[in-house]
Amino acid sequence: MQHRPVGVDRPLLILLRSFAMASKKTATPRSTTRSTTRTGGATRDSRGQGDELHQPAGGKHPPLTTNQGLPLSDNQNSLHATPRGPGLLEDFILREKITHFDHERIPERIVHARGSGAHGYFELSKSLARYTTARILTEVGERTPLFCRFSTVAGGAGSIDTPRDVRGFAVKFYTQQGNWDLVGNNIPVFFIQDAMKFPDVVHSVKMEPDRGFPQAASAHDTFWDFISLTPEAMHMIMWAMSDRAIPRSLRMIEGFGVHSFRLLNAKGASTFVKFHWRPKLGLQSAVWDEACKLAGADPDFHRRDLFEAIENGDYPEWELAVQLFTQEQADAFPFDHLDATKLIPEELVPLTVIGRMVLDRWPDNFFAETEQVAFCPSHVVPGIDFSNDPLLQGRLFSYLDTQLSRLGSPNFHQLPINAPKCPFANLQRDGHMQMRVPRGRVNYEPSSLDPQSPRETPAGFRSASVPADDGAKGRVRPESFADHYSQARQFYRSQTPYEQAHIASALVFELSKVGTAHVREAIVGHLRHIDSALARRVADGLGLAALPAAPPAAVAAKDLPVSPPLQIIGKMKSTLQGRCVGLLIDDGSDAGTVRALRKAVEAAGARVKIVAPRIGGAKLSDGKPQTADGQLAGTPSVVFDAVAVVLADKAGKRLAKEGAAIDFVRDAYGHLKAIAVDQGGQWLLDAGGIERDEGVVDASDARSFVAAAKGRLWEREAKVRTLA
Ligand code: HDD
Repeated sequence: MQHRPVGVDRPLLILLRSFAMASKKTATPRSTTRSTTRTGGATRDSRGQGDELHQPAGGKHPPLTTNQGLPLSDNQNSLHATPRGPGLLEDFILREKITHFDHERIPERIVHARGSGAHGYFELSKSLARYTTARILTEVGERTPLFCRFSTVAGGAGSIDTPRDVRGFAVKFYTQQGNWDLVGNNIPVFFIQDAMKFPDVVHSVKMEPDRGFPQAASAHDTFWDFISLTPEAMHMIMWAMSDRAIPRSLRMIEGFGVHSFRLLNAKGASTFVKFHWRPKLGLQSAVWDEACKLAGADPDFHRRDLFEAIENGDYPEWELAVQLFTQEQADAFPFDHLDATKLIPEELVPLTVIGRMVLDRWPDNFFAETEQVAFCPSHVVPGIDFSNDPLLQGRLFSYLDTQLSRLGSPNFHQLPINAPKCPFANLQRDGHMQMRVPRGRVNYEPSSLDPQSPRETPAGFRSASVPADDGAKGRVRPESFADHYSQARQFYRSQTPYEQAHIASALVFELSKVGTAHVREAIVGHLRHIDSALARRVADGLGLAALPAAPPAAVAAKDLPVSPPLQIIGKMKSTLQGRCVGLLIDDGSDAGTVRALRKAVEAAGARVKIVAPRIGGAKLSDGKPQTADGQLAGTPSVVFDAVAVVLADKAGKRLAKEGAAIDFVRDAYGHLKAIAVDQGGQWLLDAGGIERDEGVVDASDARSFVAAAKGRLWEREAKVRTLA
């Protein structure tokens, strides 16, 4: 927006005015026209010509008003004593606007600040009526509206989407019995066992307090120092160093409620439950180099991906599955299910799919919805209750407290995104930002004066009535929480060799950013308890002369059976559904090949985006123009799942001297993606030193390209990088 020039002199005003008139005739961009007209007017009554210019063709706009509803005649100029004189305190319109602007931000979340959300619904396919009275889990076919927010943990609200980090997976179900918040992560275990340690783990991973960096990264001294002194974190560390922490798309992550919860049936009998989200598109992760480059190419990669999928009607979907188990079963587990650093292998308690979540609507307003949504694990519905997991017990306090500070009022539940969609009523009153206007005299209970006042109901929430454990009060960690390494070993040993190499390499990468030698060594010491070969790989990668001593372990690691569902590769789907293929073209690209590739890719369920040296596109071999979706320099291959290069010979030769074009194929190759090239595209392969393999196919062979593009070419990896 242009401002009225200060001290503008008369000849210039005349010049600007005549420019405004001219630009009106020649349809100059609206903003220029508008402000020059106002400036040229240099009058306090700026209605008339300006208002016409404010109306886009065919628009009928409501009047612009203050927050009190006062219609405004001038939204361009503040009030001045004289045209060139001082501003006036009287200008309540300016003050209202600026004051509101000054208060536009609310405190960002301390963790999970960076997030993307969407509306959707949950549909139950299998009733759990035997176990629970929660209507959302008993009425097959019923759709419950919901809001889901994905997040990274460590970075601030404006940080990148693709750091190595845990992803938050929080769902607010607006059920007919009140809101149920399932506030989970994409990893089924957590770093710590007791909420007492949460501020410590978070402080350690956030940017270091003296220097203010690194942002959104765990690869620094304080995090690994804390971890090296917290052996209970080692299981979660295995997950965090796996490719689970660098998802390719939020549509392709799993979600976990982490803790054991309880389901309660009408008779009051309770069953333990763990909740799992499983993506319809299968799991898919980036490779580390790709995740790093994505951070530069598109810091909003995940948010944009989610937005575009929903805009295109390609609605992301997850299955909701449960693990149900009794107290007797839990007593027989070789671990304590109340310990959030442990998971229940699917082989021990299988998953039962009970419904699906579909995200089908992007929020209308990021702040009002994604930023103001307030999740609390304490938000449950009748028929769902908590377990004694000491991490969960701490969370039941923390989130309400955080919302009071972030949203500034005990009435945060009245914001549209947080308000239940079922009727709700109680005798709580007043407070900052009270939106409701309660009627009558009765704001207490019991009462006899108002037959309409809300009352307890037998269908209301009840806590499970279960006998307490024996034992004395105290600040203690149960003995049953003491085994820190067995499940870490089980996780590592359940991975494919590719995934094991990624875990080892991630550890080397992270620890190489740790300046303190004894911290690096201490971590390798812990790894010895998990897997001695892993410890050796990481020690070699760090260049340690000798293997550091392992710290004493409270409980020696046991060999648990491997569990393939813990893999990512095993859970990838061979599909192009929901993926995106980049097609690099330039003038003269063969129109038939472009058409055939597009057809084949779209038939396989993926989208095609055209990349060209100029955003205006290119003229294909048939003389027809083809517009581009991205300009080459700003649309590298990292943003695609596979790429095709269709170039006329001349264009191929020219682009073979262009860094962005060479990187386009070299990165796709390095990130283990399928590449299709024609003869012109071959110039880029040659310039990038790329040898053909089964993932590099002829552009004329669309079928082979689609087949190769359905997965990553793991066998190629040893050729392109040294892994630990
Ligand atoms: Fe937490 C946010 C998930 C442990 C305290 N947490 C937050 C969010 C997710 C999780 C997904 C973001 C919700 C959103 O999108 O707004 N947190 C977890 C999981 C945990 C966990 C899966 C362990 C199993 N958290 C945890 C503990 C505490 C907290 C132990 C404190 C005792 N978490 C918070 C918080 C946040 C939060 C500080 C920050 C913003 C917010 O709550 O609304 O209260």
